[in-house]
Amino acid sequence: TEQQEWWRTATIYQIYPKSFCDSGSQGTGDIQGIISKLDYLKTLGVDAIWLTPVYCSPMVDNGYDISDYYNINPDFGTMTDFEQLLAEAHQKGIRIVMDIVVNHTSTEHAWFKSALGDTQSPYRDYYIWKDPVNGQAPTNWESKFGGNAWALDDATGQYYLHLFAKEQADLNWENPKVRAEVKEVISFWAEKGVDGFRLDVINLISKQQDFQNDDNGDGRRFYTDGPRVHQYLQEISEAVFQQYGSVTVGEMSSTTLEHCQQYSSPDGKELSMVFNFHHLKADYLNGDKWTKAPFDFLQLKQIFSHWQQGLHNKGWGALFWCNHDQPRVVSRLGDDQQYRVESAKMLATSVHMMQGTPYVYQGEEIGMTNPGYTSIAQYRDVESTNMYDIMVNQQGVSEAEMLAILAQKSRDNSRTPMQWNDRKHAGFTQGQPWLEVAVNYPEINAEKAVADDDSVFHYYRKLIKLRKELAVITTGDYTDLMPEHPQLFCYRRQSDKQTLVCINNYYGQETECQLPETLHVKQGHYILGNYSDHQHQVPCHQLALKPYECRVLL
Ligand code: TEU
Repeated sequence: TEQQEWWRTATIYQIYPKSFCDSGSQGTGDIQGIISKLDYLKTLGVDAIWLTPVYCSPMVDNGYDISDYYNINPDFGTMTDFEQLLAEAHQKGIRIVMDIVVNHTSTEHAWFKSALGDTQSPYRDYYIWKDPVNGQAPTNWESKFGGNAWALDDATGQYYLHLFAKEQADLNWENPKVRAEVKEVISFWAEKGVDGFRLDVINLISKQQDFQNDDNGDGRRFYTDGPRVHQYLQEISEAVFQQYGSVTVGEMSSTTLEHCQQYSSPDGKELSMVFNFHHLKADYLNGDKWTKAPFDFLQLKQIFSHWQQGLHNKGWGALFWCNHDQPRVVSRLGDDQQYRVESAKMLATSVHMMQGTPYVYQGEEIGMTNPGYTSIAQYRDVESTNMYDIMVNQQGVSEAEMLAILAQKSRDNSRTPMQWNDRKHAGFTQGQPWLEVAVNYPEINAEKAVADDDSVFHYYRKLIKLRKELAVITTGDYTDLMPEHPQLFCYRRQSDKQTLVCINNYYGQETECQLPETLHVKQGHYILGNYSDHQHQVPCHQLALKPYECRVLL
């Protein structure tokens, strides 16, 4: 029903609690800090918060290594704090979406501690164990964080699978007990009143059971969108999501459109919507993240068309540039110096006018940038430090080269503390921040942005509001009007009643936009843009676009 589908016109705000707001002097953010900022989020106008993991965790991967699914990490607060957050958010009309990480658990989880070193443990079969092959790891699969994906259990001589860090052991979903535990965990939070779930790397849960070597790859084809993944999702959906009316977003690693049509089908049998990352690989050289490469603009547009058209009436996608795993988009695709404000607004416009549900990652709404770290000592992320070790110490990449790559690609680029004001540590903490604040905080901060009507913040407010006012944004189809244009991203959204045209100049040079003859641009058609002096007095087809200019015409 419509009631359950509030998320089709919603915008969701992502909070990375460790870096959001510290209510005290610990140097890491906490739940009380989040509560203190709910009014700020209300002003922004978002409908829901996606909270990245706050469960008990040794924090090897900042909470994506869960050691207890039923309790809150004391670094973030208590269950009472969490319940207060839920109640106060609901009072303000903001829903809460929790992150659920069930592809793997921390090796500090009680299940794994029992399983390790004991083939007779009732929990042994909760994980994936294999005998060595020729005295080596069972397969050549690679961990997403570098190195082989298997770690040895000395006491039993068997290996366990870890697609991520060795402290994140993959659960064995073939075991029905594991699936029952997962349902129980999710029901526990749904029962508390949580409105939905973001499911971490959920398309990796079903592994092909013959565990073969991958002679031309890293193993991902044996577990990505695996043989029983749809069955598993349907089971949980029926048992939990459909019972509680939860909104669900699956994080899909290296997935395909065909699978995503099924995951997010309007029949509601699996998930509400999906994240895919193909558009964020347009600056990977030959698919390799650990390179320094400019983005391929034509490819970026092709990817958007493929997904916008492919999901229309067949599924539902999340719209986003930023999250806690991606560098800041204004540094990545925009200009984080001279045209920071213009390019941040343009980039936001170009995804917010598409079909789907937009996600705004903390700090994106004020145009936060990459911090420009220059030393490996400044980084904390397990993936970044692993890759530094592998590439510099084992592969001989120069330190300078690796630091340049990290400055462009590291996940820590988006994890720097939220910049609240121009006071000490950007107002993030009274103590010493766990990760260095970007030095531009006196200029770029929330207090300043809220006080300035022309800021990126107020522009996001307009985008969020527009989505609720113009049905065509939610329902219209999508056509790229200039797929070959080297500088402009110009697409049309069309419904029975409305035509919307979104024009975006992705570069710092002016350019002409020649619209199709059928589109007469007149005064009154202009509804939003990032420059104030727009002139559409005379009906025309040709527009002059300024650096990073965007315009939305209706
Ligand atoms: O990320 C899954 C994932 O595959 C990534 O986006 C990953 O960070 C990237 O491949 C690294 O190059 C999710 C979480 O969002 C991430 O923070 C976790 O580290 C990961 O799962 C493991 O739980």
